[in-house]
Amino acid sequence: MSEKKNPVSAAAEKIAGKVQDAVSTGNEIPGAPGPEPAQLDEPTKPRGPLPPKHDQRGPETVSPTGQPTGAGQDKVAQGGAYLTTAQGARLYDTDHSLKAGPRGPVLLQDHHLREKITHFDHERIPERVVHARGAAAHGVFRAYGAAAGITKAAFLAEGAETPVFVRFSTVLGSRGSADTVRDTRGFATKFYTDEGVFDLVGNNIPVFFIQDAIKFPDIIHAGKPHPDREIPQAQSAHDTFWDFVTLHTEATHHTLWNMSDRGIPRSYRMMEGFGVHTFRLVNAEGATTLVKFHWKPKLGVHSQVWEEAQITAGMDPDFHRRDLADAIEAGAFPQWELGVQTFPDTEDQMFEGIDLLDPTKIVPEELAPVRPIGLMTLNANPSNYFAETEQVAFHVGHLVPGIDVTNDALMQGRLFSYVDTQITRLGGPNFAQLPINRTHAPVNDMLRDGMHQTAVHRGVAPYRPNSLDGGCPFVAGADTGAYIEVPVEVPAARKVRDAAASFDDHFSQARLFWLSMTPTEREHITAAYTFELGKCWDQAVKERGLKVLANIDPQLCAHVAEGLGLPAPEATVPLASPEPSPALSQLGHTWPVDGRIVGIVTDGESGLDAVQEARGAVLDAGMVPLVIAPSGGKLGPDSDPVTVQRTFTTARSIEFDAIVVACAPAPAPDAYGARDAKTDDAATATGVDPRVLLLVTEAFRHGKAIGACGDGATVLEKAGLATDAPGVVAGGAASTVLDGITELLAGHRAWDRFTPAL
Ligand code: HDE
Repeated sequence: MSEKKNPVSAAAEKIAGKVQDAVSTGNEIPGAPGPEPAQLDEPTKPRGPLPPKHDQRGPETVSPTGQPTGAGQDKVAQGGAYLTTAQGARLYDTDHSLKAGPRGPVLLQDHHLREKITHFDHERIPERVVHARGAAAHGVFRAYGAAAGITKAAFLAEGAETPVFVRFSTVLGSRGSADTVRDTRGFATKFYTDEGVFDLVGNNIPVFFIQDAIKFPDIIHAGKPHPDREIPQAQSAHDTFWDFVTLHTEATHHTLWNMSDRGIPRSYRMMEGFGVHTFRLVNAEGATTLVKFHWKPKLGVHSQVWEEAQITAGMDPDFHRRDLADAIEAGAFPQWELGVQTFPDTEDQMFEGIDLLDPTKIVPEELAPVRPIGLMTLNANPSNYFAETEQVAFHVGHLVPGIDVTNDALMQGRLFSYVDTQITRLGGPNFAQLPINRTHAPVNDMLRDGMHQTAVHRGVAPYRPNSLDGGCPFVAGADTGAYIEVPVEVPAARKVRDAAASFDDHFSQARLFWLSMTPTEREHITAAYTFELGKCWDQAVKERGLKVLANIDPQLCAHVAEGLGLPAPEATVPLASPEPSPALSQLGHTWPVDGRIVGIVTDGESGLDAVQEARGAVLDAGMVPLVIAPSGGKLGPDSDPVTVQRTFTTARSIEFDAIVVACAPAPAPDAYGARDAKTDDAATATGVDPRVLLLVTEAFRHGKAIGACGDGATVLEKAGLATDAPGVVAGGAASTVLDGITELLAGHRAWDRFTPAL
């Protein structure tokens, strides 16, 4: 339809097409539970399992030893039209136990009852000790070839396409915790390369709390709920976390990132990813380069605001999981560019005075630019959460020729931890044979037996040397694709429990991060520290927190101290004067708006033309329109109906990136306190439904774009919002309003609505 003023990516048209398709097939609300609409009465005619939903895919069907089976994905799913036992015997009843008469005791011989209940009793496995809460997707990685000169890894050669599976996660919470808590996010990618699996197990924050793996249990025990009451869940705002990070000051830099907007992402699709450690790449000639890996999201890096994140945790604890799945379902495939910062592999492993083996340090992009080396597109949702997202097992030691590790003591400990943890979590040493973990490269190992062995190995000599199996398997050499560790020199040294002196600087890069933030971002950081330390019970912990802040920045310290009602201490170290790194700020650019959610408010009667027009404009921009009305159903004429996707009762502002009010809805019949506590008498007296007023005031507080057409401006007026406030587009035709909204969404939020004091 109309010309776009903002940059909408080329993908948007494709997405718009897919969303339009969904709309025309009646699938207008994202998140359809089944591949086809259910019928009202219980079906009675036997038929085979339904096909998978269009957006879903399972792991590729390779054998436990990495060989293509040629079997379609349906061949590893349920088959046949009739219910069977696990052995395939058909059943005639699964609703009643076998009893001695209809009122008699249950018989021990009921094998179906016992199989069903026993299996159910064992359905759960231990959740991950960290990163328990996650969501994942399948995709493809296409290499640009830009890294071909520095690594021989075949999947990084120009044009190589590699299937991937990516799992995003929070760190601290249990498997059922909320998505939008303040935390670091995991960003783990499994590349199924022809040379074996490569796992890049990273985070959305480029530094870590600790410099040595031996401290990992300490930081995690401190961050997890208190061991006596097991509260709080998935939070860092509590005494043990702050007790530890204020005593163990090497955590200062990472903690500051957590307190920044990076700790509360808007979407997994809008996060950067970082390998954190320095890796060593080696090319075909044996030359080495040190690198840091970065994932750059095409949609930019965006966050919620804290109040929004908290409301979301209650209204939709699955917010990030749903967002990822809905976007992929709608065809808004998220994309990231993989990039590397490269450094000469010098003996001291330093770059511009920064210790490359210290994972609490970054190298600013202004000093070492990120060179893009490939593009990842996530294009399918998993077809079974447990089989794929829960059972996927990442490991920092899953490496391919051309990529090697460094002496980073944090990385070294991880090389031990990841296999070890899977043995408990996945019940034995054969977790690599689970379908999602199977490599796509042929496996010829000498590992045998163990719990849940699913390969059927042949031969009699799983040992070397042997002659009985003809000497097989043979070892490879560099020319036949062997993974050969780079023979780096290990300098003669004494055995010590110690770290390099350069690891003692805990504050200069935290200060670098603070100085690189815009005033708006600094306000958010200040509020986060004030909230988190304010939730601590122990006075000493709060005071110690302020001492740490004084070593980052006096202004930050003073504002947090004011909020806590405590005096601001002086710095105990000289404050560094680093050059700010603008690349660290999230704000100030424009990005594609693919898959953004726009809520369109109507009273269900007036302004339906505007609703239709607004919907069309949202779809044209590659975004998702959700119509919000007093009650569910269809609006308008039968020939061209509008489906209501949210009602005043079910809608809450956190779900929408922007809201367009197409008219001024009068209080609906259910707008009274006894029915819906979101209503109140004073708001009802304005003549506008109180839920709509709440919707726009919350959206306003959270910096969201708000549009009004027709008499929608009345809603803003009754809500006490200025129609000329930044980020508000009031008046004009719906399509014009939507042009304004789309432009605003390209910048994510109307931050200029609020004046920062910092
Ligand atoms: Fe992990 N980490 N980690 N970690 N980590 C695990 O492995 C560990 C660290 C990260 O979606 C565990 O399979 C140690 C840094 C992600 O399945 C466990 C240390 C970074 C995930 C483990 C670290 C990460 C994990 C738990 C200190 C960013 C989720 C379950 C040396 C670069 C992967 C599992 C998924 C998971 C150990 C530090 C990222 C226990 C000992 C630094 C994204 O093995």
